[in-house]
Amino acid sequence: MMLIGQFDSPFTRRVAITMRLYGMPFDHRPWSVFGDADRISAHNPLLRVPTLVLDDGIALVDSQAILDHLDGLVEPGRRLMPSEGHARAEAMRICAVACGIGDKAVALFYELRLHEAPSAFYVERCHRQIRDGLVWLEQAYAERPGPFWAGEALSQPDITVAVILRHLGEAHPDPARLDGYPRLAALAAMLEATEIFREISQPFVAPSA
Ligand SMILES: N[C@@H](CCC(=O)N[C@@H](CS)C(=O)NCC(=O)O)C(=O)O
Repeated sequence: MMLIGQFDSPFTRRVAITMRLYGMPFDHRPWSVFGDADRISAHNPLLRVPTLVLDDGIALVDSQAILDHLDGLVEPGRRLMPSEGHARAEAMRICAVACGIGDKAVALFYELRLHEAPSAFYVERCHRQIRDGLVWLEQAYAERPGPFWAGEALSQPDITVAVILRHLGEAHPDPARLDGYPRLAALAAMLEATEIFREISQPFVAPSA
């Protein structure tokens, strides 16, 4: 499989970390969404990463769809996302809120960087969505026991929250203010210290337009 995208993208990173945890080798193409747009468009009309090109040539887009496909390749007991029921619904909503924060962080970055005069209304709206999302996640995490979202074992919400926080802290130090979310920050720090997170890592650098 060929994974397109740089690891400064939290969405690409959650896929790569998951593949490494599943022991799935991949051919990494660290193409930039701006600098390598033509190469990416050959596989993804949206010019977005991550894009995962399967061995049969099908190119999957969107990290959640990619992870869903990868989960189907491992035995149920090894899946990082619960397969059904309440546990799946809970994990899906945590990942969706975390990824939503990531979406707003990316949108805010583009608003600030690509517009000569960013919309103050839109910028403030993004700040609010990011802040309220973090407050919500911090509270949801505080309400359940154990070091991980699912208790004692690592699962996809842990990975997703950690990569989103790292990206947010690097792309938007001000609106992120991660010291206001100590439990999430501690979870992220624990995971970022692990070998796989350190290996699949790239500091966020502003792309050139
Ligand atoms: N919902 C998507 C979001 C992916 C995304 O926003 N990727 C960014 C990089 S972090 C991107 O490709 N941006 C280029 C663009 O949208 O023009 C996912 O989960 O994969």
